[in-house]
Amino acid sequence: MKISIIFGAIAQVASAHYFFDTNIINGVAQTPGRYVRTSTRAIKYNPIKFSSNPAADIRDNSYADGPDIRCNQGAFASAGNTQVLTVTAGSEVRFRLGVGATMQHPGPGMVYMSRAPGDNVKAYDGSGDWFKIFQEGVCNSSGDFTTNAWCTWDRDWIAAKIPSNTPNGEYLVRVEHIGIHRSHVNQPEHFVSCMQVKVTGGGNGVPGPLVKFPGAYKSTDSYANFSIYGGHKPFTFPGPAVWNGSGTSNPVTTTRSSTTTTLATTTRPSSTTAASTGGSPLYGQCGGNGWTGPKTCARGRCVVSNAWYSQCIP
Ligand SMILES: *[C@@H]1O[C@H](CO)[C@@H](O)[C@H](O)[C@H]1NC(C)=O
Ligand SMILES: *[C@@H]1O[C@H](CO)[C@@H](O)[C@H](O)[C@H]1NC(C)=O
Ligand SMILES: *[C@@H]1O[C@H](CO)[C@@H](O)[C@H](O)[C@H]1NC(C)=O
Ligand SMILES: [Cu+2]
Repeated sequence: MKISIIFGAIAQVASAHYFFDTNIINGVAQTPGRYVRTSTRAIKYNPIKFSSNPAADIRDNSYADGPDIRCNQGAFASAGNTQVLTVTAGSEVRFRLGVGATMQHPGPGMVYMSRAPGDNVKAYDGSGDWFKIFQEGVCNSSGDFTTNAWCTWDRDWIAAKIPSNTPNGEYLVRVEHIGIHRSHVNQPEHFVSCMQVKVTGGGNGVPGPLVKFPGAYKSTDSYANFSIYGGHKPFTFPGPAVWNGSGTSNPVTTTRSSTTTTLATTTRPSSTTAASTGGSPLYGQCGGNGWTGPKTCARGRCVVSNAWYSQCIP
């Protein structure tokens, strides 16, 4: 779908940037850097952008198509001094932003995991295989698509449950928020950090689809060429599908395919009416572990995508 843009109407969405430097355990924010690796960026809150972006827009020489997209610039240097958080499979990990910032950029939140070779996460640089355990896009179909329609808008945390079938071992858990307010000029902004965890009480699942960082994202992906202006429209998450927790993984050949989940639909009068009758709108979420919203669909039927996500499909 071709979206025409009235350039005069475009304003840079809130300029405040942010970085995840800690996590919350049972409601208590930990000391920054305790379980989350610390980056060595000159300016910690700077985003990571594609190397194809104009040089003046690249920050601290970090690239979304380079190794800094794993856990942020220089983060591996702090691995040995970062503690390993023991997490029971099925329970939550919750990242938090530093210095009181909130995510005032529109865009998706995602969480990935990668098992450390030899289950020694303090020695792992994140160059292995990653799988996605969580993603969230639009939560409020009547919200402003340039701001508060997005689940993460103005929040200071992103949380995900470690799938209960995750094999025991040591992992990097990677949080990511992507600001897509400049994706219409091919300049998405990536904010990433990694936590070091040891999973216990897990299962014998085979996580997948698997991807590498760099490699999982390309500047030609649709999320990087997307306009938040002109109202609600479907958004395709970058990276692989969320692991469904099962014992079978997708063949390697499918790992590049994007999740085509669409969380937002065009605003129209009927969706307002539909929302007031209770169910989720077309393409809205209607179930999944941890979901506290509507369990029915105002339009379409509720189809299970995975343990964490069900969606209203026509
Ligand atoms: C959704 O967005 C509308 C419009 O901005 C707002 O009035 C409403 O409070 C929002 N709902 C939630 C649950 O945030
Ligand atoms: C963005 O998408 C349009 C088509 O919608 C295409 O013509 C253009 O080449 C794309 N730009 C990039 C950088 O991929
Ligand atoms: C989980 O994903 C695998 C691989 O895509 C698929 O074969 C399996 O049927 C899925 N299981 C469930 C419960 O959805
Ligand atoms: Cu920005």
